[in-house]
Amino acid sequence: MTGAAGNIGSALRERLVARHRLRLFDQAPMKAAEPREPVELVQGSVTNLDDMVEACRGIDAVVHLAGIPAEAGWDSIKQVNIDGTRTLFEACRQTGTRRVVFASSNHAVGFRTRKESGPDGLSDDIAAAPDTYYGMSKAAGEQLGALYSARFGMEVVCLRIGSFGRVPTGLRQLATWLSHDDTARLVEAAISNPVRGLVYVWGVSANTARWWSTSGAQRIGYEPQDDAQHWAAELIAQHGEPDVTDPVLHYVGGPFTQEPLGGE
Ligand code: 15L
Repeated sequence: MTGAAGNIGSALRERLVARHRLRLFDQAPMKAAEPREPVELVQGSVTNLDDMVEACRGIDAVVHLAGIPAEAGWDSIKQVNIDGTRTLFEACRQTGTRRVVFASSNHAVGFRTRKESGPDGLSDDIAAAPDTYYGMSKAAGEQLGALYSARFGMEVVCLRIGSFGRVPTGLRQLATWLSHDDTARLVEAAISNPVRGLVYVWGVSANTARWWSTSGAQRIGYEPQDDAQHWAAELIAQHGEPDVTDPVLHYVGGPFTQEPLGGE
């Protein structure tokens, strides 16, 4: 797991460690949670191919979380998110690692709208429409997955993650929230169940207000159990009734579609 010391990495580590032997990779130093925690800790950079090749040797699957998680300047996005993801796929090719679970984001398709939804909601594999350099880097990562899958037969699961968090915050997250436990269910399905080629899956909980399809989830056997609706009354009392013509609720990418490009 790359980016293992981050927020998603930490939530996954706690939940997956009982069922898997984890190799945790991050640029930041990490410690074992307790002396007998069955994890291997590796410090390195995702942009260094030698580090990545060493980190990938002998593993069954990579969960690639490392990256800048929000809008930033082009040079850093390009280096960490795009070059880092290319390096990861190349290390997997060199080491024969078959499965890559790529933490993509809803922002790869942030300018898609509610109007584009079909009867099952907005398609998991709808074509890229990034809302930021960050979203563009996630779309680029997905396309690197497509390239390595087509050329080398890798199994690639692109998770278009909504809003990862302990509880939903704000009206948008009534639809886009992904709970910590559902994140573990999602990644467990993505690493363990049969997959052919490249698959896109929305990373969201079983939210009543969800408008993104469940087809990708069904395809990989991901069964979310949490629902942001539980917090609806509280959030509506704080923010008022949702108005779906508001760009923050109309576009997949919500507030990112309204922020300055490059985060300036
Ligand atoms: C993301 O991809 C970001 O990493 C996170 O900070 C949130 O903004 C999330 O998307 C979201 O759309 O809520």
